[in-house]
Amino acid sequence: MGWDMLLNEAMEFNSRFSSSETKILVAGVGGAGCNTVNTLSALNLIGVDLLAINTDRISLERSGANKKLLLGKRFVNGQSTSGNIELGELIAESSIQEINQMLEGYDIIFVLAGLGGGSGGGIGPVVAQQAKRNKKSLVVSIVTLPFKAEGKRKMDIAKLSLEKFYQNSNTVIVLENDRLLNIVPNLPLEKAFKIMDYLVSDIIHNISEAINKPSMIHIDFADLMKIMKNGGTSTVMYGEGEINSIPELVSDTLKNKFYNVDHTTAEGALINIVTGPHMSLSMMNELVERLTEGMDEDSEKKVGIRIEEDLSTKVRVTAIFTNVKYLGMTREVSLVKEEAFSDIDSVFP
Ligand SMILES: Nc1nc2c(ncn2[C@@H]2O[C@H](COP(=O)(O)OP(=O)(O)OP(=O)(O)O)[C@@H](O)[C@H]2O)c(=O)[nH]1
Ligand SMILES: [Mg+2]
Repeated sequence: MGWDMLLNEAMEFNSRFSSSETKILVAGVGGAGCNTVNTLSALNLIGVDLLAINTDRISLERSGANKKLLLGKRFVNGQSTSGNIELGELIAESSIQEINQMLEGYDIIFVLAGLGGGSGGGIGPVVAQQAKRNKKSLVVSIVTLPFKAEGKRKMDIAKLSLEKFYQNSNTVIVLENDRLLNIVPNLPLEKAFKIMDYLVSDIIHNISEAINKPSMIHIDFADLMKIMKNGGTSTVMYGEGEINSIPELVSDTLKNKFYNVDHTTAEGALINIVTGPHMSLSMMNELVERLTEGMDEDSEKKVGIRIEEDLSTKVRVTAIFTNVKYLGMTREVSLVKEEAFSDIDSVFP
């Protein structure tokens, strides 16, 4: 005999109290940011508005976002900035009012950009800055660093932009594209970008559902604020496995890091678990304990669980670690990059 009836009733009871929706805006800026927003648009997330911002008219026309903002018409006439972050910044500064109008009334604003370009890298930090003017909203920027194979210039531009994102966001989640070379080597570039788009979408999907959908373990806006208000340098790790093999799942997840950090130095961890209906509380406990082993006792830990019946005994975990110590750029992958991305010149001439 189980507790099915009691649990069902408890869930329904809970849902009556979680009706006050947290309003979330995802602002994708530049080509990469807008592509991630397109990926998100297919998920139809509750309480999430999607905004695409770009100087590139064609990219916006293709976008599935419900809000769009074309900037810099008189500077670049609907084209890209060709990697000019100063121009991106100038364009944003000259459109402050239009940007602000788009940002009104949200509790959480995610700013997404692929660093290395002039639109995402130049306009993105200004969007974050304007979003942060409203002290009540939480500004989480999620940015990718370019593949080293894209060239030193792009990486230099990316580092400048990253600094500006830090200055203007509560938390910056950094994902290094080169890390994909460890996890899925020899993948064509476009597919690699798609994986990054999905990973970023997954972070937002998990957070928005943990907040706005009644679920077994719920994260509220105050919890999120606590972890991310001063989240500094953060990153994410992703793993998948079986509920009966938690140790393997955890060791895989900790290997799949997207930024070279020591996660045990993190001051906060936001762990999102998506699984079928069979995971027990003790399994969940083991998963969280193992993932956060070595972290300070005083660190903040929050867990959200979403049940997807189809997953059965499979588990997917996305762990965001905040205020982590950065250990330096990835080195070990630079040796294989040339081979894996032999088609790179055709994409980045
Ligand atoms: N995740 C993801 N990253 C991408 C994609 N396209 C490009 N990137 C990465 O994002 C970086 C910036 O490229 P874009 O987003 O195209 O540049 P932009 O922000 O539009 O800036 P400009 O085109 O220079 O005005 C690149 O160096 C790539 O590393 C994509 O579709 N998805
Ligand atoms: Mg562009």
